[in-house]
Amino acid sequence: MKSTNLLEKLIKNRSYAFNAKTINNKKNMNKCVKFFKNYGFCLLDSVIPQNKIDLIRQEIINAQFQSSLNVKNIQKLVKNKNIKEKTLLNNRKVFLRSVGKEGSPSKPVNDIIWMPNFAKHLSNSKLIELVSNLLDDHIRIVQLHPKIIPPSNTNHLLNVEIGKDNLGMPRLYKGPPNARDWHTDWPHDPSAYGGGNPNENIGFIRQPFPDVIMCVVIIFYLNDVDEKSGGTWVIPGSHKDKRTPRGPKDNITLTAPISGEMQVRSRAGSVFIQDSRLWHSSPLHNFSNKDRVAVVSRWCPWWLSADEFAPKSRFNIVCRPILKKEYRSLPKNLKPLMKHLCSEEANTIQKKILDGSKAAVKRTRWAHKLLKQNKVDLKKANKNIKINLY
Ligand SMILES: O=C(O)CCC(=O)C(=O)O
Ligand SMILES: [Fe+2]
Repeated sequence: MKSTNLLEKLIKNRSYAFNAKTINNKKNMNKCVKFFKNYGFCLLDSVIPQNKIDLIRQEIINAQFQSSLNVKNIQKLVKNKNIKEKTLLNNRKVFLRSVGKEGSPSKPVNDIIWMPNFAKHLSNSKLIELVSNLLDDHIRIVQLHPKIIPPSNTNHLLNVEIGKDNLGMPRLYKGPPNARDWHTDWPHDPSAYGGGNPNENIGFIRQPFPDVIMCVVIIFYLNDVDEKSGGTWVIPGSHKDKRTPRGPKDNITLTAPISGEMQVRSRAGSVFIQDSRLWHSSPLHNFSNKDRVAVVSRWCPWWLSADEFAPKSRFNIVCRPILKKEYRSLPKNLKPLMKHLCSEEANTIQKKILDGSKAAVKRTRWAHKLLKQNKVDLKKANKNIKINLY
């Protein structure tokens, strides 16, 4: 089928959407994984039940308020360059948490503490199973924050610069309704949150990108989204392309529409799941009369270095920390995904990996034992093992 027809079908049938309630069936789960690997994204419907939406939507709006207020208050305090970390950590008016690394500044607390109702759905077992299938057996949530897009009004339609975003990136002009902001996400984001600043740059994967899923971006929508009300823009299949819209040598105009683009459509309570390599854009305009309320989260396998660098960054949103008591009050399913955020908890590799390693040790010992007992025909034993050269 021609790719324009395929795209039309995708849009019309919402064939990117799967249901959280039915992917407990292995066949449906495999279909969803296959779709994601081919297209670079999918949608999981009905993760948050309709009767919980209003409550959680309000919780996220409040969390956004608390979180920005906290950051503003911390910014005021640290204007005093001589202030000591200990004094900051003891200040009861702000929520600062140690990252547990000598010499690194404390950071604003992880936004999860302001989202207890949302947390129950962030830890949806089917969602976790799907992401584990995509990434690895031990996964971590390395970023989490609310994202609210207010309705566009006449001001937004003008070319108004809206300042710097909280990642230190210059915010683009919103531009006219058909403007875009194409990018791939960290670790495939060459801006690396810090550009040329060694104290803020968290690293990025060199191009051409290897064909490995390294980070899954999950956006929870707390209201219905479509072409009018802030559905995320995507270019299906672009995760397989070796270029990236922010790539200095890729010759892509990241603010302009690109053929093959489409906007996600979904009901409140659905979850958009995306490979970090997929070319996508925030909806710069929200033409409805309601805020688009969402939570953005980034999930990685245990082996991806998420917060090793940017040694002086206090305000980036990478691995924002939590205290032991905050960690302990998380829902059971969420604890393993957030343990790394709590420096007071010793983190260990998780059971599935331990089981795999145990089996590998057993197999190795068995092989050595047979060798010692002279029970292996070294000439014939691996006759069936073939490595193809291409
Ligand atoms: O707001 C959206 O729909 C997309 C957000 C996004 O691209 C991001 O946070 O990296
Ligand atoms: Fe993004």
